[in-house]
Amino acid sequence: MEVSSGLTRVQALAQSGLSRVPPQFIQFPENRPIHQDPRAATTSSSFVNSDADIPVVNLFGFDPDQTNSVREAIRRDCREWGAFHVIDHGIPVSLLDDIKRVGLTFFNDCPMSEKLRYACDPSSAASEGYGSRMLQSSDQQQNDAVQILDWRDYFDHHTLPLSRRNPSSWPNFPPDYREVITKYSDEMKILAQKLLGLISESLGLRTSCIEDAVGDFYQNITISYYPPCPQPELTLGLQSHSDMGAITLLIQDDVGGLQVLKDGDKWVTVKPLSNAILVLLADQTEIITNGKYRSCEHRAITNSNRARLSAATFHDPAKSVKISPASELLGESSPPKYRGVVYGDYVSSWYTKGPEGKRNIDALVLDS
Ligand SMILES: O=C(O)CCC(=O)C(=O)O
Repeated sequence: MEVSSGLTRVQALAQSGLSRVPPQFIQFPENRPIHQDPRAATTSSSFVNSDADIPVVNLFGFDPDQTNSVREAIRRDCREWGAFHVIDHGIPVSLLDDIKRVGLTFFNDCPMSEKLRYACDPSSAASEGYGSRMLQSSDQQQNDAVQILDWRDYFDHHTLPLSRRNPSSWPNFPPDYREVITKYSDEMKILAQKLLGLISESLGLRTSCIEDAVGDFYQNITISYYPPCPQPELTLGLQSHSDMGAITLLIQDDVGGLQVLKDGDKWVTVKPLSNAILVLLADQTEIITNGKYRSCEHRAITNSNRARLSAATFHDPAKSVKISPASELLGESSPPKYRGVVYGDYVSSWYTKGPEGKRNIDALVLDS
């Protein structure tokens, strides 16, 4: 197994029956998850766990009679959390079940030799396919000796615009895999458009304001698979980050492990809610709304008993689009808080420096 090259398939490592994780997976103490066990007392983390629950917004199937109260709930949850579950969202439950089923079948039932036929190019950021990514900080990149790996394998699909969508580069096992991803992509796009409309309106903006700023969606669907981990107290499934684009729609199975950072210092576990979809505001929405709504920092923790699966659908601008605070939100008493940025430059910097929480978006904040 190629642990040192960063190409380890975490699932294969977990199945090899090891009782301790290889050193490359051990997080610095301040980044380790806070487990309620005596060793936690020795961590230098300044974070705490919180029992709070992520809010739930009932979209009432987008019934126009409910729009005012839905907008109000969205406004509150965007301000307080940057994340919320939505229910009665109009996506068929069978489709939510299907995407989890096809993802799980690929990870659990495909032989490794078949999975590797879809291996993504590890030297190119965000390339499509089957991967086990390593997210590095710049200090770590300069020092190849220190590389911290995520306890996660994934499959990334490029789904929109249609010119990027090539189902023949996705698995065809189970046989409906490609059809399910295609349907899911189309449905998520519609939901993302409707949500960005409500989010714009919740700030008193035109319905299409955020969508117009983002332009045609570049959409990726990433199915993440987190195998059981023998030392969950030392590892992360996915290190803390906020998403780069505009809006992420995420579903997870019933295992649990996603955490969002509340008020900068409390990790809140997102309890799985059947048939709900989690909305995560991403960095470009923070810029467009001039910081009225902040992107949500999140991470995935691991556990020693059960593998966990999630499907995240990212909606991003094209790389050539310049993102700036919406002019409607600016005035003498509300100057721009962020420097405008060409999205492609933002992505390059994210991949060069690594996420480390929200440091990439924080670098665009203007002095007040
Ligand atoms: O697995 C999860 O719940 C989180 C996934 C995620 O944050 C990502 O893919 O960026």
